[in-house]
Amino acid sequence: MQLTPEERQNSSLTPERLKFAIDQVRVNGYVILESVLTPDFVGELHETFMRTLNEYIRRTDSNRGKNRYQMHMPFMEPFNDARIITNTFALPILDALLGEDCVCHYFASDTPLPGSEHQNVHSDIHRLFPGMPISPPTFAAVVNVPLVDFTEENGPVEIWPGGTHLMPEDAPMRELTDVVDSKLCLMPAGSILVRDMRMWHRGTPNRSNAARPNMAMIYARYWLKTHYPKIGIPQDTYDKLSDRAKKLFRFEDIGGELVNVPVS
Ligand SMILES: O=C(O)CCC(=O)C(=O)O
Repeated sequence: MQLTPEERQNSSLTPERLKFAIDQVRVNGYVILESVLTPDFVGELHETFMRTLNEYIRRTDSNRGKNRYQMHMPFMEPFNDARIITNTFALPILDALLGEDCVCHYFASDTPLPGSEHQNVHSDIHRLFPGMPISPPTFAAVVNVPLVDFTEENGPVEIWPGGTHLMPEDAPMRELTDVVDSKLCLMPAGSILVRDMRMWHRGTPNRSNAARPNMAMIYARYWLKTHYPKIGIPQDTYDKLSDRAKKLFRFEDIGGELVNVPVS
């Protein structure tokens, strides 16, 4: 969805368009809000991110396939800016899907470097009711923020919308994804992709000559338990958050250490 000038002015979607965005996630598994963040802010995020990632790469092997890095982000500026963690366009969508008592329990990133390859198609979460033919409504959503334009060349995320988030029982992912239509998430830097965490997807090869960083956060029903390490949030950082952000991060490691702090 492209934001209208009025929506940019008000920093929010109109009620009808908010419902339309929510319905897209419910029915199609995802929605893209294009160019939400300003180029200045994206530039600041990108610069700090690349310093953080380059330092990380020096001490870590590829951990998501060849030339591809998952990296937890330090819970600090500019990454934890209100425009990211309590974004006024995305948060009402998440509230409607996950409840206003939802949490954010994953604060990380995915970056294919030049020379990366196709990942296996996967879902980011197990079924809630294994062995039972039940598709509950959305209980967790990944929020991606591309820090560069995603193009056909630089390894955009590929998704299988329209039903895979409903995780049909025993559906053969490998065979189905050969014949079911997929979509490359081509979007400008600073867009926001909200996708049901169950939706089938994969990283694709980066054939450009630059890294393709993608911030990745997970928002969920407050009761969801996952294996991710808690987000380290220093006490003074937590104390300065808005009430809403405090609520989102209330189950994380408050008083804990930052990870992957960039060197200046
Ligand atoms: O390329 C991306 O940003 C997504 C990668 C991904 O899905 C993963 O590493 O699990």
